[in-house]
This record gives sequence, structure tokens and C-alpha cells, in this order.
Amino acid sequence: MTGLLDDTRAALARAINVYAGTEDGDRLTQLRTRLDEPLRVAVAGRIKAGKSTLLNALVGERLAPTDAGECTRIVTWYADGHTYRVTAEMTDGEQQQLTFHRDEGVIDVDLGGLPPEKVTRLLVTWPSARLRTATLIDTPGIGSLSESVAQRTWDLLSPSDSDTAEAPADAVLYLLRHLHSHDLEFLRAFHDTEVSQPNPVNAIGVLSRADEIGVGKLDSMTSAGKIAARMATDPVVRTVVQTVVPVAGLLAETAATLTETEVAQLRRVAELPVADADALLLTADRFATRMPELGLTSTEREELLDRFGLFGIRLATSVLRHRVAATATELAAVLTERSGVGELNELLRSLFFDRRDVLKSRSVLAALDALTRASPRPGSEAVAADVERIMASAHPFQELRVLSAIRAGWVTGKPAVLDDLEHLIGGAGAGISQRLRLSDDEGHDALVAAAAEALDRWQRRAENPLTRHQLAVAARVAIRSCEGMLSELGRSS
Ligand SMILES: Nc1nc2c(ncn2[C@@H]2O[C@H](COP(=O)(O)OP(=O)(O)OP(=O)(O)O)[C@@H](O)[C@H]2O)c(=O)[nH]1
Ligand SMILES: [Mg+2]
Repeated sequence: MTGLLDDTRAALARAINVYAGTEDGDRLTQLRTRLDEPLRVAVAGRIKAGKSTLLNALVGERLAPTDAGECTRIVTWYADGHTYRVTAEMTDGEQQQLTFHRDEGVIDVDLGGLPPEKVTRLLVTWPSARLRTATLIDTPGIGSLSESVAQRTWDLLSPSDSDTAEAPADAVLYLLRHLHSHDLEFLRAFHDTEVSQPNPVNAIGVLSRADEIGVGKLDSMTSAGKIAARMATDPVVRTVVQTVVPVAGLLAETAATLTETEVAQLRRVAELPVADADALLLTADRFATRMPELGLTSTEREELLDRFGLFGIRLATSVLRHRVAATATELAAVLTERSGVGELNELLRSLFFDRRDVLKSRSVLAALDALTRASPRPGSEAVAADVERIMASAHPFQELRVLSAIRAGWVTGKPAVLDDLEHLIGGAGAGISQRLRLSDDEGHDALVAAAAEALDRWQRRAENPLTRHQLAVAARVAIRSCEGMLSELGRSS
């Protein structure tokens, strides 16, 4: 994998020489630092899909503004840094440091009178281990608000053909509440044209606000799981995202920032006779207004609804009543577990973070490709040739290409065979155990045996004259993946 990064760096160095002294030269120099920085993951989706809430859940702090406020209309980057700092980048290229304050953990940025439409992005640096793994980019809802706001989100994820700038994000978490044609249109546009087809490799779909499915019933996460699974196998969805997972971001955000005061408030509800609690929690409206004797003010009730949602209050009070959890820490663990954020984190790791070098190289190579096409100059053909050679020969890219070909329906075969192929080339995660569909704690020998078996299986398939051409081509990629696993396992024995 370092080979790929090194090759990319070399191509970039050549490009920096070729474009030295031009406007593009500076941008290329910045691209170099990008290769050493954390992966950039954008959180996108339609208005009020729950993007900012989910971002907070992933960081474990209430950094991004949710609900109203003018900052929700500005693309905001959250990056790890030594100090807490908020910088606004303006349309005229100027930068301005902004003041912010923190109220009960929520950060509130003061635009200082700057009109939001003059701000191209906010950069928030925040010392955080979570942000060290990935820089997270919160985006305004698309299909929403004013055209220009939505346009910023588009630009962020898919630089238009005329624009030679690189796509700022390496990967995207795309939030869907249910499937909407706008979502598919957006996702198609996000993908670069490397294989001139949408490419699912750098996108994960999230069925967001999953607790609201099934109107907040205690089994709504189960229903959400079924819907997400159905979405994930939809042939159209498969061409644009790797998979779809249900997540109740609000539950996860609140769990990460839960206070003992909130637990004490919920306990009052938990201590009611079950029938009374059920009646009170029938609707949000009832919870906000009924049973004055409960001892919670209407503001406290509204705040609990904002923080937990009706489903969250039902779940949390039921957990407290049955003494599954007693403290904020224990309750937080249950809520986190039920929110689905753990599964999402696992996917982020296997599909994005374990592949960060590939995804970052991909962004840089795509930028070089676009630049050499848009602004050719003496020496730029050699850069273009470098890019083409790396794209064509680097095995991780071949894997990604086969993956999108399977997803696009170009490679055909028995479902079980395609499933095997998809796993071996890393479609369900780049780790060896995921590729071999074995559990993480499987011993070294079992992995070696499974990889050897897979190698044999796919060699036979590649050599079989009855294997269709496309599948045979894909089989050769799978063979290399198996060989790669065996050599890695050999090194680690
Ligand atoms: N019940 C429930 N409500 C949620 C969830 N996630 C977000 N919300 C609520 O939905 C509203 C919008 O959430 P945001 O996180 O601001 O959504 P957004 O996609 O960032 O919205 P915009 O940036 O304005 O497009 C807020 O009232 C949240 O509390 C969730 O998982 N469950
Ligand atoms: Mg938002």
C-alpha cells in the first residue's frame, strides 16, 4: 500500500515541476500535504436528514450546530488541531478568525456580522482523537434552501468538469431518511469519472433518524435494520453506495454527552407505574404537557425531547425501570449500542480508514488527471501518463474497479460466486478476515488455509474456458488479492 502512496507522490512531484510558477502550482503543493493528512469524510444528505447530529455523535462532542442557525448553511470542516479555533474563509479568499463560546457543551460560533453567503467554509480545529483519524466535513442539506448553498455541497463532493480543482472530500457518508430520487442523482454526481460510471467505493449510505421509523416504537431499530438491508441490496443503490446502515444519530449524540441531571429527570418517568408512563409517552405532545405532578418543568421536558426524541425517552426510561442501567455511564452504553453507531464506526473503519491510502491517492490522482486535461502544458503528458499507469496497474484500484463493475452488473455470475468475489477483493472491508469472511479472532493458520483455498478456487475459475470473459478478468484480480493476503500472512507469521 505504501507503494501506491509513493507512486502517487512521485506523479505529484513531477506535476509540481511541470506546473511550477503557474496558478495551479500552488494548489498542487497543497495536494502534497493532503496525502499526509487524515482522510476527509463529508457528511451529506438532504435538509434535516440529521447530518450535524450524526457528525457530533461520531466525534462524541456537540460541535456542529443542529436545527436552526445560520451556520448550518455553511460547509464546516472539523479537523484535529492543537488549539480550539474557528476560521472563516471568504469568497474573496480572505480568512478571518471567529469567536465562539461553549454553552453546556454546545459550541456556538459568532459570524461577527459576516453574511453566510460570503463565507465559503468554516474551519474548526478541535483537539480530538476522533478527528485525528478523519477530518469530518458537515454540509448544508442538498435539495434545499437557496441554490447557492446547495451548490457549495455539490462543489465539495464533485468538482464540475470545467473546474480543475480536486474534490475536497475523499469519501462521503450519505444520509437518507428514505430513498428519494434526489439522493440517487446526487450520489451519481459525487463519483468521479475514473471508470465513467458511478463508483460506490467511497460512499456509505446511512438510513438516518432510524428511531423515527415505526413511529418511535421500541422495535423501530429492528424495522430500520430491515429497511436498510433492503435498500442495500437495491441494484440502483448498490451502484452508488457500498452499503446502507440504520443509525439513530440523536441517540448516539446524546449518549456520548449524557449528564447525570438528565438521568435523574428520566428516572422520574421510570418510577411511574408502567401504565402511566406508557400513557404519558404516547406522543411528544402528551409528554410535553401532561402530568404536572411529575415534577419536570415544560422547558425540561422540551429539552429531554430535543435530546432523546420520543423513542429515546421510551427506551431510556424502560432501561432505567428494569435496572438494566443505573448511572449515566451505564445508560449511555445501552443507548450507544441501540443507536447503531457502533456498526457505522465498524464500517467506517473497514471501508474507509483501512483503505485511507487508496482513497487519498485516488483523490490526488483524479485531481492530476483533471488538471492535465484542463490545462495541458509542456511536460503535462508525462504526468497524465503517470496517472494512467498508476490507475491501471495499482492492485487496489483494480479491486475497486472490479467492485464497481460487479455493482453495475457488468460482471455476471451466480450470486454466491459474485458474493465470494466481492468479499475477496475487499468489498465488505479491506481487512483479511473480512475478505475471507472469517471472524476477527480467527487464528493465523485458519486465515492462511482459507486464503489458499480461495486462491485455488479462483485460479480454477480463471482457467476454466467456460468462465465468461468479464468474470475471468475479475478472477485474475481476485487471484492477486489472494496472493496479496497470503504474502501478508507469511510476513506476519
Ligand atoms: N428522533 C431523531 N431526531 C433526530 C435524529 N438526528 C437528528 N434529529 C433531529 O432532526 C433535526 C435536524 O437535525 P440536524 O442534525 O440539524 O440535521 P441536518 O441534516 O444537519 O440539518 P441541516 O444542516 O439543516 O440540513 C434536529 O431537530 C435533530 O434533533 C435522530 O437520529 N433521531
Ligand atoms: Mg446541519
